[in-house]
Amino acid sequence: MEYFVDCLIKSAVSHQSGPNDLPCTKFRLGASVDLIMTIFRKKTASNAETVALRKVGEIVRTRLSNDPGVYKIPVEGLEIFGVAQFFTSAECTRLIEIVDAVARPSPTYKGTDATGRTSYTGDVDPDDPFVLMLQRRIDDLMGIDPAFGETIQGQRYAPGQEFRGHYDHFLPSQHFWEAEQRRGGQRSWTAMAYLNEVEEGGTTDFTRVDLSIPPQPGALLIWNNMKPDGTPNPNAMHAGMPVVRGTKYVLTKWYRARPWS
Ligand SMILES: O=C(O)CCC(=O)C(=O)O
Repeated sequence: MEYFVDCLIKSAVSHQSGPNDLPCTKFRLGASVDLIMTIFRKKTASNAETVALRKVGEIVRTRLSNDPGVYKIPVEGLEIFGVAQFFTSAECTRLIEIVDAVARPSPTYKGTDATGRTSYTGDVDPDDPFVLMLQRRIDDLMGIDPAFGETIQGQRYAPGQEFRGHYDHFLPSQHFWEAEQRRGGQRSWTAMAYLNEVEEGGTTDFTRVDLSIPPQPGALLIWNNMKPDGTPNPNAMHAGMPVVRGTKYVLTKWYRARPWS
């Protein structure tokens, strides 16, 4: 299913690649049951975190569902919304300039196991008043306390560049799980905006729910990485498909279960 947030045209597309699951932690046989339980306890979301994720899920779902400017994309098994022209073309142009000024090859670990991330990343200045204004607009739309949001991050993709299937949320098996627990914990919602038109390719594909979103300048996509019960949603797997012609720019903002630091 292909979705245009602007004009809400949908058509069938086929997905060539399957989901790209991340490896699980392997426990050494022979370790005592106590030790295994200790490791397991440490590496599982706490009940308080799950409750917080459930709550922020409800708050944002209710707010977006009652906003006439927000469109709920009708897919089973994933909460995902779109807002057409959330950013003006002047704002997109300025953001592209900001991203170009700071772009560097994307790190392989930026809160995800992004082994197939060949784009360029632009870590924007978190104190830039223009950036702060845009962030406030996203926070207001979502109804989330700004303290829970990471600073927005820009991405630039040249032809052939992509961000292979991944989750934005963290998995207990990942080596950075505990470090991220100390920096605000699990990611809840993602907000991602397309900043320009791409000649060919560069769709955002949610491979498990057969949803493909083509870049649409200024449009904002918002999805919940958790299920309504506050646990990770495997259907939130997504990929930035390779750009075929043109350059693609997006900005991404992630929210946490607790204030981010
Ligand atoms: O570029 C895209 O379409 C997806 C970007 C993405 O998945 C991310 O920044 O987490």
